[in-house]
Amino acid sequence: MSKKYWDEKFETMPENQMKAFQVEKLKETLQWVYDRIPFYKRAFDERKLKPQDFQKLEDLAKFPFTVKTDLRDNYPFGLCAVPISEVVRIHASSGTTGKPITGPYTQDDLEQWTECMARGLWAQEVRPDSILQNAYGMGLFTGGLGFLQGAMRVGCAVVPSGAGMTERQIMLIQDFGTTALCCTPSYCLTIIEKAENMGVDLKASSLKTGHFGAEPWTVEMRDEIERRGGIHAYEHYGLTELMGPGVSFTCEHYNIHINEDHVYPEIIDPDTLEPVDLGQEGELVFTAVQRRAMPMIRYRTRDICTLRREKCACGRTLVTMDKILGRSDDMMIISGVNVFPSQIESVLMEFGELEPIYQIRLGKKGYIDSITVETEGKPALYASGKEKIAELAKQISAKIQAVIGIHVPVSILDQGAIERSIGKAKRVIDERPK
Ligand code: DLL
Repeated sequence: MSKKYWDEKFETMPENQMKAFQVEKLKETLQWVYDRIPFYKRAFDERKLKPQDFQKLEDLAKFPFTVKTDLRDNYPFGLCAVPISEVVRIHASSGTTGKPITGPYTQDDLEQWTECMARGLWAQEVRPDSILQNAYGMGLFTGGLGFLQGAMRVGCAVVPSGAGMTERQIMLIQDFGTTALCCTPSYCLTIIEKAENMGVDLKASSLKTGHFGAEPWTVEMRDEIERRGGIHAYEHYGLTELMGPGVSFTCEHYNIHINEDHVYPEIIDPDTLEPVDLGQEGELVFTAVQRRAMPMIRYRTRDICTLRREKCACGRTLVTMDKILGRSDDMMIISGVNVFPSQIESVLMEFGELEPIYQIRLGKKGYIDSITVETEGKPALYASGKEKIAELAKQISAKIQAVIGIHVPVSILDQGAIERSIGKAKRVIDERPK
């Protein structure tokens, strides 16, 4: 019988032991960054803090945050604690504006990352006899190589198909007998839609599991992928600054467990910057527990989330996080109401006539911000005539108003009008003059 956990010791460690482990490792990490990274020495000194002021987990709240601009200001290696001779890999985030965020790894960092990925994939039914098609972007993006390493550690057959060339992805699934598909959820939907158009029924294929992440997606979107793809849709979460994917993963009960022996999570109120309790929503902050090349201290992710410590039926004791509601950068303020794209996505997904594809267009009419939601229908909708389409658009708009409290016009565009995603879907198009 195959083992239940990849790393039983850490995955099922009692909370008090895990806390003791984190304290010991974090003491070392705080000393490590203080001694080796001038940015952290300065930041600690300014607050009259020494690494020794950290003796218990609550003490971490005294230490300063690290934010994205700190990484930009110290680009490319200003926050690196080791000489380049000890760095064996450098990843970078895509970064839509300006310079990217760098993610250097020592050999040991790479090893830790690989183990975190193997843990997640193992929890998600990947086994040595699996055939895993890795359709995350291969390259600077941490998705492709992160999944490759974890899957190789598990010992399954990896097909590094990379992102894009969707017809070929479908051919590989069919010809190779792929059992596990790794990509962004939006790209999975692109693959599903293309397969349907090609007359290929993925539900009848060898595909059993999906390992999705790198972008926010709602439970409703997950249900749609499971239904149309005939797979169990698992999730991974992570960011370049902390290691890439591998920060957390879902178990069979859809709970997202954080690898807290590697990343110590906190939730803060983004306005007061004070820590908030378990079960309360706020901004996710992570501290690297044992990385060595570029350990982040209290890194503000901008991801809005809730942490929970509830008994999970899978037996893992690792703390769980809710699905990410969205990035605070993506939060829109419309007529004074805070709205995340995921809230609009949840409403759209209730309408079976629609393809799970949408974008939110922000503009300005005079001094007033305007917003439109654009989506597409399934083929049957277009056959039902223009009036039906217009009627449906009104219904959706009314439902959005009922849920988020503001009027948002909805346009159902022609089939194929919205660009299909092969990586992270762009949900918000901001056309407001800067
Ligand atoms: O997206 C790492 C990754 C690759 C995660 C593959 C999972 C799978 P970055 O490009 O640095 O790294 O982007 C990190 O993506 O702060 C979140 O805003 C978002 N994100 C990542 N995973 C999820 C997820 C990778 N499961 C940023 N749900 C993060 C929601 C996610 N958002």
